[in-house]
Amino acid sequence: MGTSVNQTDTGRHDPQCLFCRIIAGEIPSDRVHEDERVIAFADLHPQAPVHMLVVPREHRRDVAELAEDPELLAHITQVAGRIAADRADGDFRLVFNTGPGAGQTVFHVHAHVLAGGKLAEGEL
Ligand code: DGP
Repeated sequence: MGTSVNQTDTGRHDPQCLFCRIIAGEIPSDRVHEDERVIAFADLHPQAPVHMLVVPREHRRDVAELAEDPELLAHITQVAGRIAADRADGDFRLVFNTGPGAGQTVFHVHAHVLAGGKLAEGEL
């Protein structure tokens, strides 16, 4: 038996995952916040004047998995609020696309923080 660990199975880090690679610094991003549990960076395709992604460092697939850690989920909402207060007027929309049918394309959970002006209702 080898000693290697399949990190995907631990649910903490997936070397194939785009956001794990951004967190590891292998892919550049425009970071606006980082702490022990999450990082936040600008979305590549902004859909509002302020459009940031708040991403837990641990690899979790979606918000349903994230709900197993309510403190982390609460922390993400607090970071989102701080971003909206620092970079806009404090109002913001928080979106977790969950599953392909809902538009999730990166399967490392992330909160879209949209702020900075009157946001249109509708799809993200
Ligand atoms: P979703 O469709 O909800 O899974 O959102 C994924 C978001 O990730 C999408 O709005 C675009 C963004 N995105 C994809 N690739 C990159 C990247 O390499 N860098 C950054 N900063 N954002 C990315």
